Amino acid sequence: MNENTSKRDDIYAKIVASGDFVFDETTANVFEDMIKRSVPGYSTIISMIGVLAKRYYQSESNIYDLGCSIGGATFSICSKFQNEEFSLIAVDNSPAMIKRMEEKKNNFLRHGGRVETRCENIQNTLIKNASVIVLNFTLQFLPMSNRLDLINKIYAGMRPNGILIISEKIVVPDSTLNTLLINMYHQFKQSNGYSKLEISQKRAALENVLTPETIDAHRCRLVSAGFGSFDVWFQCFNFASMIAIK
Ligand code: GEK
Repeated sequence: MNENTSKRDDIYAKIVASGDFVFDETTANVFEDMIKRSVPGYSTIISMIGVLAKRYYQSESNIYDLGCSIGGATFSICSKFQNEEFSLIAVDNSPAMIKRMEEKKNNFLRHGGRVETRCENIQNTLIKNASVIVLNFTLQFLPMSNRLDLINKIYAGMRPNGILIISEKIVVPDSTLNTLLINMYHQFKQSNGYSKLEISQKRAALENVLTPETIDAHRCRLVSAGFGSFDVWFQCFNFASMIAIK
């Protein structure tokens, strides 16, 4: 991604009135800086999404990036295809995110690639003929009761041998270890320049918006949808990236 277009994330640097975190213009403007300083391993995950997409893409199929934000995963995928043909549908329901993605799109697209951006709720997205589907830190924002429906829809719209890459903030069942992982994560944020005030205000703002689950809950849901293979390929503290193959 272009390093110069994202401003520094200082949304929670001063005491703010309580309110839930939203993906608005203010967030979109600092998103690149925010996600890199807030998600351990983000750059590694983004880079490997490109590698996995290239490996699992089946000719004349579709790639979906669901909850694409400003296009981190999409543009990583684009960079792996060079001038080869591929078709990618990137979806986010935040107009501010999609606007920023549109502004960047032409810097990444080469001859052969087709990237369609859609501003819509991924729960309404028609999924068809997919060989690669990316849910990179998106499922965690859906109401719990809607998650299985989305995974079932993804499975149904996928070709055999297609891959789903799903990254999430997680909880671990042992409460002592869960607290330890959260503490380690907060130290990681402090080492990336976030103050204690910023960390605690952001945590409060995400409380009603982001619901993490255990790896086992993800495994059960994916297996019940029909996925044959599942495992975690990356974990750092309470953040994990998983793969499931149809
Ligand atoms: C990346 N994948 O950089 N429909 C569509 N979009 C949604 C929905 C929904 N129901 N709910 C949330 N979003 C990206 C990072 S960010 C993760 C993903 C984070 C969108 C929301 O607007 C936001 O852009 C994105 O999901 C989550 O690889 O901020 O922690």
